[in-house]
Formats: sequence, C-alpha cells, structure tokens
Amino acid sequence: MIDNNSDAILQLLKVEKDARLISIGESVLQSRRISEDDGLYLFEKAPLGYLGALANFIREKKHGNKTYFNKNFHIEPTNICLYTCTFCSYSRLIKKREEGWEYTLEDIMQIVRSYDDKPVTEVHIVGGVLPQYDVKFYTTLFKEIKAHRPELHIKALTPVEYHYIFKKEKMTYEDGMALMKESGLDSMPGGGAEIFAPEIRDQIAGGKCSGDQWLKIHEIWHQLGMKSNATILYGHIENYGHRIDHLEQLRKLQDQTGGFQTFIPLKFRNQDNQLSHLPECSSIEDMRNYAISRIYLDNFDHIKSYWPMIGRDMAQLSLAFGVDDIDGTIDDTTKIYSMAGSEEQNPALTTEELVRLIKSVGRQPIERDTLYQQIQDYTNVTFEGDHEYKGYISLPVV
Ligand code: V47
Ligand code: SF4
Repeated sequence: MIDNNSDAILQLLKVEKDARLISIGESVLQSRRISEDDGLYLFEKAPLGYLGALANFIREKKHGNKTYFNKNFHIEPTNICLYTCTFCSYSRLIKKREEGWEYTLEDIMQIVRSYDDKPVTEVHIVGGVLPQYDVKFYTTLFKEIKAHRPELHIKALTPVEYHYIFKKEKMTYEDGMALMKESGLDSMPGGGAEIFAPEIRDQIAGGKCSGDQWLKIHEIWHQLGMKSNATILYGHIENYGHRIDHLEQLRKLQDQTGGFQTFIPLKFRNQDNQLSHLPECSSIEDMRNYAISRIYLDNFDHIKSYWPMIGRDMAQLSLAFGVDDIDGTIDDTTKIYSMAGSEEQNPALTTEELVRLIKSVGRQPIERDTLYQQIQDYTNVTFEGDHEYKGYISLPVV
C-alpha cells in the first residue's frame, strides 16, 4: 500500500523542485482547497507521479483501500434522438429512425422483469430524446417499476431529458422534479454535463439544455433532499481552462447543496461520430484527469472510473489516481460506449471478476448500493479457483 503519511509525501513532491507545485502539494496535504489558478497549473505543469501521490493521499484519507462497486443494469429506451451532439456515436437521427430502437413501456417492463431473479440493486435508465417519451411516459414507467420491485433503486434520466419534457408540458423544473420524486425516481445519473462553458457546449451539444440549466435541475433535485452524480466529457475540443471551469461550477453547487455523490470523468471516444477526426487522449492524460478531479473536488466523496469505457486495466490503474469506485454491473446492457469505440465491446463482469480485479491491485472490494451504503465487504470472500492476493501480487494458492 502507498504510505499515507503526509510528511513522506511532501518529501517526495519536493523532487519536483517547482516551488508552486510544492506549495499546492502542501495545501492539499493540509486539506486546504486549491484555487482555479492552481487547478489550471496542475493541468499544465504537474507530472503524473506528483498528481498520483496527492490524489491517492486524498483517496486513502477518505476511503482507505475501500473500492466500491454496485450491481446494476442499464435500460436505454431509445437510441433515436432529436439532438445532434457531435460526439455521440449512439444516437440515430430521427430521419434514420429505422436504424434504431424505440421501446414501449411494456418492452421496458419486460427487461425489468428479466432481472427478477438477479441480485441487482439499481436500474440505470437513460437514452435518446423523442416526443413520445414524455412526462406521462416516464412517471408511469417509474410507478410501474416501483409497483413491481419496490426496493430496486431507479437512477434515471438527466437534465437533458427533464428540460425537454418539462418544457413540452409547460411545467416548471420545480414542479417537474417534485413529480418525478413522487413517481418513484430515486436518483439522477451524471450524464449530459459534457462541458458547461457555452463556447464549447454550443459546438458539441446539438441544441440540448445549457450548462446553467443542467446545474439548475440538479440544484432543484438536491433541494428535494435527493442525490445525483456529475460527469465531464473531456478530451475533444475543450482546453484545460474549460475543464477547470467545469469542475469549479460543480464544486460551487456542491458547497450549496451537498447533493452530489460521485464525479465521473468520461473520456471522449472517437468511433463513428462527427468528431472522429480528433485523436483520443492518452491513458496518461486520463490518469492526470482523474487525479486533478480528485484533488479539485474536495467536497465530493467519490470519484468513479467507468470500466466499460476505459477497460479493465485502466480501471485498475485509476485506483492509484484518486478513483475509489468502478461502477459495477454484472450484466451490462449499455451500448453508449461500445458504439463509440470503448475498450469493452461487450461489457459484463461477474461479481467474482470484479472482486478479483479490485483485489489484484491491493484494494478492498466493497459492494455498495446507489447511495453508498455497504452491502458486502468482499475482502475475505474467496471464490473457487481463486488466487491468494498479497498486496499487488497474486500468487497461486498452494
Ligand atoms: O452524457 C456520449 C457520454 C454520457 C460519448 O451517473 C460519450 O453513474 C465518450 O453519464 N465518448 C452518458 N463519452 C453516460 C453517463 C454515465 C455513465 C456511467 C455511470 C453514470 C452515473 C453516468 O456518455 C453522456 C456523454 O457525456 N458520451 N458519447 C463518446 N463518444
Ligand atoms: Fe441525444 Fe444524448 Fe446522443 Fe446528445 S448525447 S445526441 S442528447 S443521445
């Protein structure tokens, strides 16, 4: 394990010989918040090892070696969308409707029922935006899911869908979100955030809700006492200033509401979309981005790497760069990433595989529910044919 002693870490950081990096490091080690300028300086100047040491310090202070995962499944009601986000490989324009899918309420309930005998705790529902998926559709769906399986946590839709359906209904965000809560919505996933800065958002987000509207809907949801996640889509046409601005806006809102649970950096993937000409950023940049997110968002409890997108190896590596959660899923049905060129074309991991993946990098696997309540600690659970994990090295059991 990496030593969590701040003096030792400070000595390590001094290898850098950059006075500003040393001073930022001291702030972090003394739990002082860093400024936007400091954040930008980290993006521009900080080497990977420096960022890893600091981010891991925070991660271990908050969670020790605990690494969270959950058992969930995804439902994507449609991949046809009115919007035209340039990074999206998943949606089919309305004029190519025949190439996509449009599930009815009954189709979706059939998927929900197909998990009846599986130990999942969450259903994650998100997809394209189409007129038939309106307030009535979603409130009926949430109620039907709750009637069928009351303990299944519904994490569904983003401000992109909510803004659209409330506007169509001439309903305020306040009334709309209160109605969703009443209908059974338990939490909101972090999607649709992309990059808040209008000069970038206007170029990539295809006319969907603005950054301010995204933040407002989360704020209202938090004021109802509810939780949500946040994301950033990075590595396309934005610059480091835009990334820090995005983190700053989230940190500010979190100071006010405390309603965000986890931050999920999403790496732009370039297959089959209008931004395919852009190169994808390197794995080193991904790790730097996780680490800076961990350092900057001092008021977020969790940083998640989404393994179906970055692959299992990189998800393991991210656990040394501030990440404490690798999502989960025993039988993933999401297509958002496989269609965009992610590492995992058919992302599904059994609990055993997920547990081994975490243990083999010296961490402690904890199954959680959506609200981060512990369901099971797998540290001392062994599976047939298991290897014995000694720190970072896995040895065959003799
Ligand atoms: O908002 C779309 C992203 C998001 C691409 O809250 C792309 O637990 C990379 O938000 N390359 C939706 N990313 C997924 C999402 C999410 C995923 C896992 C867990 C949670 C959570 C939330 O996917 C979209 C967009 O930012 N996305 N296309 C692409 N080509
Ligand atoms: Fe539609 Fe979402 Fe794709 Fe944008 S990212 S085109 S809103 S499905």
